[in-house]
Amino acid sequence: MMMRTLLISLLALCASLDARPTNLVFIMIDDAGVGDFGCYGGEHIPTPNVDRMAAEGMRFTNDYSGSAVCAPTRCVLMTGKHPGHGVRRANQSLKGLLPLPDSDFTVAESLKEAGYATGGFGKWGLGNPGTPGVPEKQGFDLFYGYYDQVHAHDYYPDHLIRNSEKVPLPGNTGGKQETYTHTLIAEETFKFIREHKDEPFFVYACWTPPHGKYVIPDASAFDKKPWTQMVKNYAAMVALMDHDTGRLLDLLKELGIEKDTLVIFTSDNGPNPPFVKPLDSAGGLRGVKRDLHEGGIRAPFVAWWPGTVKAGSESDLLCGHLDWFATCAEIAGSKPPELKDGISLLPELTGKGELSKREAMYWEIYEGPGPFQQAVRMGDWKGYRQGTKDTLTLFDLSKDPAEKDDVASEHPDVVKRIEAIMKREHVPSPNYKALEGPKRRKKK
Ligand SMILES: [Ca+2]
Repeated sequence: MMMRTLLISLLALCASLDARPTNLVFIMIDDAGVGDFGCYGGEHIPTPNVDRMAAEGMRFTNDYSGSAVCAPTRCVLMTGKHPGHGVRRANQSLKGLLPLPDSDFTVAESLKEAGYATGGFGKWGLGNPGTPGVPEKQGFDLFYGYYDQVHAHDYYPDHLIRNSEKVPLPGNTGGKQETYTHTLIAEETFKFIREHKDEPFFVYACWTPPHGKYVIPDASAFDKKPWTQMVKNYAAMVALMDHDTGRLLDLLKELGIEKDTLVIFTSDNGPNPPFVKPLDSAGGLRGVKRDLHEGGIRAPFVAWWPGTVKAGSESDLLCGHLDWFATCAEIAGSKPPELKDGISLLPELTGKGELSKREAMYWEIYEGPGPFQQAVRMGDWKGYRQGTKDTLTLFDLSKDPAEKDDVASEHPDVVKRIEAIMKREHVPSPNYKALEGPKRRKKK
């Protein structure tokens, strides 16, 4: 009996020594709202693959985007710093497009140091060729797609970029529209996974639909819907992202590495206004892209890791894109982010170990409904203001998820705590002007 126990322990030890490091795949599509997905209550666009991913994995119901627009979200994701600490706090700045500086340590650099192959596919937005912010100087072995965020508006450009080099797309010259870029970007994503199946890899699938120009080769699945062509195209773009997410999961299974791979599916910020009414893309929440109300920053977030993340599970943990770096660092045993703004989600994903305590999450942004917005989520409370001296508005999301009823005057203690968090977390940046802002509202 003793021998048998010893043998089993030895086998378990060998298995754990044998276990390969977990691959990390982060699929982040662009400008899709939380209400676009069936598993989040969406009723207009079929998303069977993301829904399947949730059924086989964990669906997060309190997950937030890094920011309410593209570039600062990507900055949060890469650096693990919230927007009151990061370099990129809006798409533009007082100094134009800001690249990530050399001094910023990224999740890709951390994973590369730990021996991961690192590939990014889609839209970068944190540094154009010739700047220190280019992905291949920020930890990526390969980045294929768009470096410039405005370039990424075009699905039929005459070139894409691979490690700062132009890749011509002759099918799109002289007004031709033969090569839809996402098709190439998806193929490159899958090719990278195949090529690196035998070593640990980090794949950042920052796919561009349904953002930018609303164009897609085939939207016929939605022909009969009572929507404008633009809304039909948008729906088809979301459906394509769902389809390709399914292809990615199937590829991992085909390669037999699905149990060694954590896949996240999310979106970078809330939806654009034209899709709120016909598709309920904001899921009934207040605000859209660029707004720090819930509709601008609440994100779909589904984690899939067969055999490790419990199938069909749900988490209401307050978390976000901010936590990806710390999560990866714990999984890979690699160097963590410079600042402790994020927490590792690994204990939540596995049900083992202890989560770090989180008092609140903080956002700031220098565009949108006001020139400067700040928001804090603390427990069920959501504080929001425009300008550092603006009156704080306060919402109890447990009763009022759509932020309709400002209860600030009834909870002066909570208001004080949230104002203190806003003051503490906002570290002024020479690249942005934090306006004091108007006193917009009269107290009730
Ligand atoms: Ca976006």
